[in-house]
Amino acid sequence: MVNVTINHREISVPEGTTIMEAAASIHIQIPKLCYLKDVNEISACRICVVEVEGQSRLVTSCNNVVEEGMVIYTNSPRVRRNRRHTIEMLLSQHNMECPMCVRSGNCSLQSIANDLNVVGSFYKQELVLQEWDMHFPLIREANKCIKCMRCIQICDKVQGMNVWDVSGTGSRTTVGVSGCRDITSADCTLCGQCVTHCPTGALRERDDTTSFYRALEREDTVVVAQIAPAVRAAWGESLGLSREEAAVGKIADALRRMGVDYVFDTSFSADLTIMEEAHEFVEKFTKGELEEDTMFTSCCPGWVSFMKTQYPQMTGCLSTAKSPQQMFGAVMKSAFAKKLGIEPERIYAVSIMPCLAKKAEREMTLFYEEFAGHDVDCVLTTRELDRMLKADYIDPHTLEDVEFDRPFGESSGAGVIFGATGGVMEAALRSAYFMVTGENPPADAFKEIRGVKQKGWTEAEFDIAGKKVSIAVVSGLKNTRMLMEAIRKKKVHYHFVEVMACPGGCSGGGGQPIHDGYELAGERGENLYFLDKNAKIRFSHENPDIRTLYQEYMGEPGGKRAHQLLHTEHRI
Ligand code: HC1
Ligand code: SF4
Repeated sequence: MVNVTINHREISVPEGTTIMEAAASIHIQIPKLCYLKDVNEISACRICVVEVEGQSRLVTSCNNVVEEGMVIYTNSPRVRRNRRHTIEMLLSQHNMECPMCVRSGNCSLQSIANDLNVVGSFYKQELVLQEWDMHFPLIREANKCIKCMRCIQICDKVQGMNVWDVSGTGSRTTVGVSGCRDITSADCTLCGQCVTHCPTGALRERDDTTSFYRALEREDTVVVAQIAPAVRAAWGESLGLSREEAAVGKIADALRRMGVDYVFDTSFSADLTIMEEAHEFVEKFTKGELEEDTMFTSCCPGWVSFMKTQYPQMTGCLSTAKSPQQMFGAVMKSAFAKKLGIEPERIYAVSIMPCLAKKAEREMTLFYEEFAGHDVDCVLTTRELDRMLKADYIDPHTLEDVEFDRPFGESSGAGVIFGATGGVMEAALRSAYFMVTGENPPADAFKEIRGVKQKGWTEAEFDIAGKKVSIAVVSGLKNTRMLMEAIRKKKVHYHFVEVMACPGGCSGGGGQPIHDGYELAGERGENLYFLDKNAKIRFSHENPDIRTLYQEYMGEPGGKRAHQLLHTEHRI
């Protein structure tokens, strides 16, 4: 143990503890902008400086460890002056259009400037300008960047994509796309992890709310909305609702109050995806096609994009099943349009997703009979949903937990756990087991594959009708690359692999509410497993609305119509 004094209080902490951690252990908070544990500990922002007796220079507390006998001050006059000076310097290069920024009220620069009582800057404004393609789903505004380097580190160390790098020199130093590339040719997967780890509004999603509002205005348009599994675990966080209060039915109520005609649950089409994907898996597995090869899940568009750019030769190993988002849109513009007796063109399908990559996935074309449009017309993130609620002055505490619309309103717990890492695999195995044996396994038979793993992947082997099925589950793209290399080099072999681009799966998606410095994917995922545990239906194949859809419209899983509407060759 090491004995130190912080702000006149003597404490003992384990060797190797940073000054910031030592202070936090006695509830002394030190402000920080760039620090992210294990990811960015480079003291770039210098907001976390403290004074150490006997040292002439202030030291950064995030990456300096305590030493025996250290006497530390976290709020001495020198520290105060220095921090204010640093903030004023940062503001001198910062676009100050705070009222028009998506991160206003959720920006670490704004809150620290406020905390430090910085009411004006004496430095001349000098803004960096950078061209950006505003049609791309990920937007970067250089003049809001504080050069904390978090985006560079997250994209490199956690996602292994190396999209960002430092660019420019001197006071014009900023962050840009590496290798002087354009963002559209940088292989960005749109996982959005750089966005959720940005402390300011320098990175954000493209705002698509205007398209949605316009659709609501058109009298001949029927607006149908779907809500993704992981949205229910996070949407209430920035609206002051507890996990228990933030029931998914309240989102349905909010969307109806905005003017949406029909509201459905993407978990319904997650059940539909399972019917198609599990059927595809069972067919390939029983024909012996997976003795050498592997089948990969295909519902995460960040992962599909990664596969296409990094391992194009393996794209054929992806399941051909469309994602639940796309399947839902396809059902809306076929079976539902028919039920309503209207042309598919009159339907405007909007999705509420925890994801930026879904904004790109929706560009997939639906070719069906005469109709050639899109399955989905607009994708809004959980954050955009929350902003729309605020814009309409809908008090979240007045929302009611209402039912989804019929006839596609029912979903199983298996469809809900899609939003957590391992959930798609678990749901698929529950139904694959039934398709092979004719009996349900215990609902929790495959639960050992649950949970967020920081490094590497999870593997397991299950017995289905006397045959061993080996599977792997991975989230985060750096982990994914390790797994893909092991598969490519034949060091491992799995019959079936689930991949989610974001650490923890969609629960930790790039479109979810941002809590600077906190990773909530695990907690949100547990919430989804809790909902599954308490669901009245736990198997996708037992969803009565799915059964009716097959009986009345879709035919058989893997059949002709299902293929035309619910599968893709992953061309775009
Ligand atoms: Fe996901 Fe999926 S689970 S990809 O993470 O397969 O975004 O939630 O909607 O489509 O269902 C996201 C979540 C989501 C799809 C489903
Ligand atoms: Fe990297 Fe993901 Fe950000 Fe793209 S969205 S730059 S892949 S972290």
